[in-house]
Amino acid sequence: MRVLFVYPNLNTQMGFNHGLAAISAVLKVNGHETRLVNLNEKLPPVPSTQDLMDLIAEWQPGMVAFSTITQQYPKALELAQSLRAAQATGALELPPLVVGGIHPTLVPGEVMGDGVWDHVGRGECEMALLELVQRIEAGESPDDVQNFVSWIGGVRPSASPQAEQWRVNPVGEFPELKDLPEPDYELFETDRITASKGGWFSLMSSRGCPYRCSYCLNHKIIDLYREDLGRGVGKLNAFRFRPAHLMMKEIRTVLKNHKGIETFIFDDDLFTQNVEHALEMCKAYEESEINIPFVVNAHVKRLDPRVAQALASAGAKILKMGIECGSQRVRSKVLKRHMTKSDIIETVESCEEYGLHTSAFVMIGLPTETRDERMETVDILAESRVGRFRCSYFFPFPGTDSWQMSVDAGHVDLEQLAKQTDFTWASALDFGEEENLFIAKLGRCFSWFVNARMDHFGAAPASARYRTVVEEILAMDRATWEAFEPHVSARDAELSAACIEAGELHYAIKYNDFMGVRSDFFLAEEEGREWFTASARPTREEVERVQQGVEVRG
Ligand code: B12
Ligand code: SF4
Repeated sequence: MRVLFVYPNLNTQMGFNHGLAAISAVLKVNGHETRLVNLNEKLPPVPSTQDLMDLIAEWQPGMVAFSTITQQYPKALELAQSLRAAQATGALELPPLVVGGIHPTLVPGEVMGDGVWDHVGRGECEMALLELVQRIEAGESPDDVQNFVSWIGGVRPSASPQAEQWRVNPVGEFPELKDLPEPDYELFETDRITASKGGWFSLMSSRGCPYRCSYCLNHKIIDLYREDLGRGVGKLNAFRFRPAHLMMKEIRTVLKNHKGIETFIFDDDLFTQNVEHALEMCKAYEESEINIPFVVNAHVKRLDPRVAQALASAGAKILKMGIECGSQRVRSKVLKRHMTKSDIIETVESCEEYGLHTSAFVMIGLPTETRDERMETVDILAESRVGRFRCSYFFPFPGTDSWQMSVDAGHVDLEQLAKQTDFTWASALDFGEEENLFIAKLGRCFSWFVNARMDHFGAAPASARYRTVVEEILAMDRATWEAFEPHVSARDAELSAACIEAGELHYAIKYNDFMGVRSDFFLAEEEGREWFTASARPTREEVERVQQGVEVRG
């Protein structure tokens, strides 16, 4: 069968969709054909609805299958509704419309209730979609395929769909990664994507995560599989790895087929969590003489020194970690992210000892978070002097525990949220006008706030410069701020240039509008020098002296 995938990836980061690459590979090795309509502004021209209809009419797929995370769902729905409207007038013959991915997995009933889809996939669907394709091709009943929510008897109601009309089929086992074929990266315009990501190429060597952070999909995935398979979490095989030799084979295929790859990024939830797998991967990578720097994700609770050492030796460039919030209360009670301030500081220190540049994710505007707690997030970065950080406005994904917390705390205006299409530039939660304005300023000028606080934890002459500008923006009313906001990047460049001239360590906005990068790192990169970190951080004794007021910085 011909399967046409649609990936409505607008107003968000660009990249592959690993889910589609995996599913497409399974379909292809089983004799099916696949194509992709990928909607992203960075891959112009963006196909229009008419282009999609023309392709369906011309290529005549046996299925049109959408993949969406939450932010992409409204566009997927809009496209599907247009296809149904054209079908209703007789202008277009449509095969079954299927949707899967994170959003349908989290809220399958809501998605089915939209009434446009024939089948809604939950969880990991490599084998399930293959079975659905085979059933449809063989003319067999497709309403009881594992993982899918499907209309009973295959009949989609013309109006007001009700839950009694669909069947929720339990999910099947998680696929073993060693049994899956190499991902079909050729489904995408891989070279264009790589070029527009500055030579970064994303890989995955594992799936799953043992933690249960309230804002992430993992706890919901575990609950879903535990309920459907009727087994405890330890027997679900949720946290899986692709053997290192298969990963190296995959990397060689990628390098053979594509030019311009300068950095590999392992997008595994937590590359370093399983020590054995991480060590095997590093060893194989080093022995394969791939010689391309790579980037991984780690949890600050778990970075075994052997893994840090092996990563450094194999050529890891950046180690990314979720710090998320500086407040212990918010981390443990709201985010369910159980780690202490010392875990964070020690992991950053340990990485830098091994020469690994650290990158932290933080979020602001969390449910029930106070202004003081937001400032604790600024402080943990100012104190740890992490290599770089990415600040995001928190977004509560429907179906997660943090969604319910946000609703219970009265921060969610459902009408407003339904209209929001861009989650990068504004918070989706409502904390009242005064705090909303503060959050907007903090998020956009995060590195200025961090720079301004650095001298509370050790020598940092740049702090005085940034304190002035932070005071300036804090005094702005909404209209003045909105007029100033488009000039933030230019002002940041001026401030950074002055610091560089004066030889002052600081963070500057680099690579994207919400990333603060430490100057010793980006200067070394710009000058093509080896980067060395030891001098960037105050010693613990120095932090203690400054904290006790023995030394006054300014
Ligand atoms: C890798 C990754 C990225 C990468 C690549 C993203 C990509 N599109 O592939 C990068 C770094 C670019 C990225 C960016 C972002 N990400 Co991200 N990312 C992930 C991560 C860690 C892994 C995703 C993955 O590849 N999994 C492995 C594949 C095999 O699984 P899968 O994609 O789920 O696909 C399976 C099923 O969903 C299903 N399926 C998928 N498509 C289809 C289609 C059909 C028809 C069917 C039947 C089934 C089906 O079958 C697939 C195979 O098993 C997840 C967390 C996670 N553990 O899933 C977050 C996650 C997807 N990201 C998330 C977010 C929020 C983002 C950003 C918005 C962050 C930001 N503020 O910028 C951006 C958006 C970028 C984008 N356009 O997707 C959220 C999404 C939450 C939600 N409810 O929507 C997640 C779930 C993390 C979280 N917070 O819980 N991300
Ligand atoms: S550690 Fe990361 S991947 Fe794991 S549950 Fe928490 S947020 Fe999700």
